[in-house]
Amino acid sequence: MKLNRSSTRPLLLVTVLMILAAMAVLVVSCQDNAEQAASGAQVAGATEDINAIAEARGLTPADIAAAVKTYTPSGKHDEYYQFASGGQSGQVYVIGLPSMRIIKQIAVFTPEPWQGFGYGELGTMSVLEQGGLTPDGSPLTWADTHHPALSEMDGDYDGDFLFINDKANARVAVIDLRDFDVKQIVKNPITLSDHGGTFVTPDTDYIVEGGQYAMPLGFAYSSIENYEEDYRGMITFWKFDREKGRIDTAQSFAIELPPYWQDLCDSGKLVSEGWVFCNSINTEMATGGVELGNPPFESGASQRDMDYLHVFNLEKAKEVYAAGNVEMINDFPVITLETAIAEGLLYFVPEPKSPHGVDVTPDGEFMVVAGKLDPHVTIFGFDKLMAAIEAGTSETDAFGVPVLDFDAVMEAQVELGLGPLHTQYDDKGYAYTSLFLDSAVARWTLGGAADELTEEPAWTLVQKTPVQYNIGHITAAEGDTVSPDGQWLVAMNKWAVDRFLPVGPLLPQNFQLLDISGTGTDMPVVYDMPLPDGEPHYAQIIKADKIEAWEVYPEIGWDPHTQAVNPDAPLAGEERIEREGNEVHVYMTAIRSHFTPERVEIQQGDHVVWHITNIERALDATHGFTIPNYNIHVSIEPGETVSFEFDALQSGVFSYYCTEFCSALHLEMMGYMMITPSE
Ligand code: CUK
Ligand code: CUA
Repeated sequence: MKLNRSSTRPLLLVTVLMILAAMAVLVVSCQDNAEQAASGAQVAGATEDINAIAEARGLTPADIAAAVKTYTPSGKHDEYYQFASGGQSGQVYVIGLPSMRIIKQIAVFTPEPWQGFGYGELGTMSVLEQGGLTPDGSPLTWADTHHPALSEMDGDYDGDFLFINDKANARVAVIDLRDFDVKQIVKNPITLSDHGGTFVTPDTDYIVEGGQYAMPLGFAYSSIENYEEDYRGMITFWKFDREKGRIDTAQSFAIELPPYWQDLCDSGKLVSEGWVFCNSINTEMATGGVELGNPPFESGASQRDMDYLHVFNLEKAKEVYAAGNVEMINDFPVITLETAIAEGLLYFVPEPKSPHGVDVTPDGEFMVVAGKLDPHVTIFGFDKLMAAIEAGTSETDAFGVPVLDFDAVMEAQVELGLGPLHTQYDDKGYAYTSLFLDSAVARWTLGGAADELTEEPAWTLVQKTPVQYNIGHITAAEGDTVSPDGQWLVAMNKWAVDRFLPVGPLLPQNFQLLDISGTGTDMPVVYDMPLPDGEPHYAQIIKADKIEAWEVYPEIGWDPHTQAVNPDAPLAGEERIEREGNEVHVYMTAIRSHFTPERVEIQQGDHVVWHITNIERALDATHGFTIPNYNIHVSIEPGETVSFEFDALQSGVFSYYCTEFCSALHLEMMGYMMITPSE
């Protein structure tokens, strides 16, 4: 049955017509302009001949179409937000689509001076400190961010929260999308590296954090000779408290896993809701030691034809956790591997070969696994999986985990090309898979209910669009939800090579925008965007109207770290300096163009606690504040109160000032802190 056989054709036609119409408008308008110019009524910059410009710049009709599709005039907003991991920068990028303009960087795991994140402001310092300390007691200040995940309701992005993992230190951060500000970092209490995170369950009850490199759980030491006995993998289910906007660590738990390297995960949805899927590599349990004559990791971990897709019954795991059937490791509840097997909440399915992504289809019926060293994607059917679990199996892995029969669970394999990594979906029944070695995006047809939406036969490769170069993830508009939008797909390329002006040996990443609104082979690259920061890995794209960001903080005296008014917030007319022994409290307000008070006198050796409220209500009337030599810098957005503290160790005269060019008299927005010497 091909219910929607003809629906995509008119869409294509409409798109082509729209582009032609847009080009016609350009031509007409330049004729008008020529007439205006001839009549002397010149409008600056609008008189040029579009065709002449295109010719002079060597632009093809396809280039002009791409420009028309993506160009977003000054003042017009984009249709989508893309939230991209900032990779080794430890931050998140916010990018508008289709213009590909960077709108914001959100400081997450790494100090960021403009936002005053990690430069003295107490709220941000405590977020960093929650995120774990180095052995010498200072906060961790870098992260290897991989996978951002938007919060969901009924399997659709709801625009409320964003989560992201840090692979390097096994951490998860929570960002509130009312103010695009990080609120919480949790550090995994039992392991040191994660990769299968963050992924949310369809109502964001849980945030999934799967581990990566096996180690003794709980940070104990054990010789690598004891790898199989003492090293373990894990998956952690962080309970999310939507009301508080925080992970509830007291309601969270982990499951102990064999010492394979668990890789990417995804949550089931609709029919498969309540299940979670993670793939794995190194089921060989290679332990390296090339210097001792052992096979190096990359070959030792690639011996077997099959690794194991991990299938978790999360509903059952929740019951086991609630019944207290756990072991505490570092005060954190862990369902042991033995219990997981006995309670039937963990199954393995063989998956070929050094798999990378596992991506559940929008209808929840299939799990698509891409094998890095296999030219196919392998599609497993959820129905078949349930039937195989029901039927039972006598096969187990070396640790006693039941292994289901590959042929019984496999639905289809589609040959796509070299190095398949990650899969996304659209509204037309297509799947898209990145091909790392081919440097291409493959479009292919899904089976099942989605089969009815495309004209092509199910499970068939339709198109491969080359990208430049070495693609990792792809992300499609609303592409991880139960109802993807189609329209746009971003190829997140790890190598830019020759795409941009040379900048020395360290090159930017390259995001390429693909227009996937067409069908069949119509899937052009329409924009290249260099990202001058860490390797982003993954991103998610959400319809812009789903995000309800505050314009200014709701009330004056707002503390973004509690999302409530700070009872100690200095207010207009109540500015003061209070002393108690050698502790000094400064209550300051900021408004264009002055701080009150403008003179602060303290004594060397005082402990100073300083609060500033920005009492502005005007959109974008942000002030910054710095004290030289004390490494303090804060950003105070309209309505916000910030606090910081320091010991006045150095005497002298310190000019504090506003660091945002907020008004004509911004340079005058300053004051003197005078620290009298202690003798
Ligand atoms: S991984 Cu980087 S390309 Cu961390 Cu999601 Cu696949
Ligand atoms: Cu306030 Cu410049």
